Amino acid sequence: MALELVTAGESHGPALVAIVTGLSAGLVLDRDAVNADLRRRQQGYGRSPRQQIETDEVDVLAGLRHGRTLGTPLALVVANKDHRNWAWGMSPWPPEGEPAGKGKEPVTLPRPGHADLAGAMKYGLADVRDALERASARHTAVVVAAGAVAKALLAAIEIEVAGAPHDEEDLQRRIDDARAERDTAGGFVEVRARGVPPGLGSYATRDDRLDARLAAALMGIQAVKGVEVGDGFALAQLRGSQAHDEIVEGFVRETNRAGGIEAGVSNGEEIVVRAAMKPLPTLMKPLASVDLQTGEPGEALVERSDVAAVEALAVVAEAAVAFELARAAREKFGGDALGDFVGAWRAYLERIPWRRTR
Ligand code: EPS
Repeated sequence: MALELVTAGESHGPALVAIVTGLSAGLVLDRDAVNADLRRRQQGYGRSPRQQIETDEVDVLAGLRHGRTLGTPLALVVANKDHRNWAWGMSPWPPEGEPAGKGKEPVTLPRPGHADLAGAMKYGLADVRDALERASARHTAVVVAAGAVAKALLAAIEIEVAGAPHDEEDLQRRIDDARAERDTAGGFVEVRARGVPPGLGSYATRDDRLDARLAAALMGIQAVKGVEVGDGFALAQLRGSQAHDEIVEGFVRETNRAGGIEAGVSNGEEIVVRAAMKPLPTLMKPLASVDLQTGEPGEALVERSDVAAVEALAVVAEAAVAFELARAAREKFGGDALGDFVGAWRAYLERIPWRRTR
């Protein structure tokens, strides 16, 4: 069975939910490790005061017994503590009593760059909140929880995945400047995966290609507008003799411009992918908008938001890449039971002339 992730949850609803299917049975999960990743995601420069309300922790409702996966769907939950302030406004059922707390008034001034306008038109919404709550990057908490599970599976076959902001020495200054001007900032993140053997993904069909899958996983994260694999865009301006990674004795490479993927297949070098994040669309000094109800010009919705979330994106991107690599590894090595998965990986390493170098 394929490793798959389905999520649900609104930013100020009761909770975020993830269901992971296709996990091998017998994988030991460490609650502290999952919670540590959730904490990492909440940190970082430029986050909103919302992070002082939330202290994200994972709960497991199904698929785990005494800390070991059962090979059945794993149900993960991260509660939204802030929901108590939105109990009327975000009540899943028709709310009882007088309107109280946050979210009482409909939002009708869509923010440029957010899901507001497209969502209102697509789904026929009178209150933009019905779109923005799901589109919110709050959702990424549960992606990180699922990613932590994927990292545990990858660790069994000695693959490590790590994300970090990229080329952002001036990130704090850019965030400070943006905040001072009641504006927002974006940036770049990079994810590296070590120990990935050759042969994950395939050139056989578009959907098999590991680079396409990683790009889709990264573009699936809120605010990501660009992705590159290895030297990516820079390769377009090089000659072939400068762009490719020569094969030397031992079937290894001395350079890694391809970012560990050739023809949609991992080649045994470190996998390197980068994502570009746009500045967040909720500005304290709002951009022009038009009221959906009246058609009159106005200013876009202003609500509590982050100034930047680049460091958080690094953690989320790490989780998304880990999940996709785990999916590709399960396809390659099978393994209803964890021992079968690891056994198939070992047998494969015996067959191929790859020796891990990076
Ligand atoms: C978000 C807006 C802010 C962020 C939120 C994403 O939420 P609020 O409006 O409640 O302050 O803090 O991110 C998180 C809560 C989180 O955990 O990452 C948005 O509009 O996308």
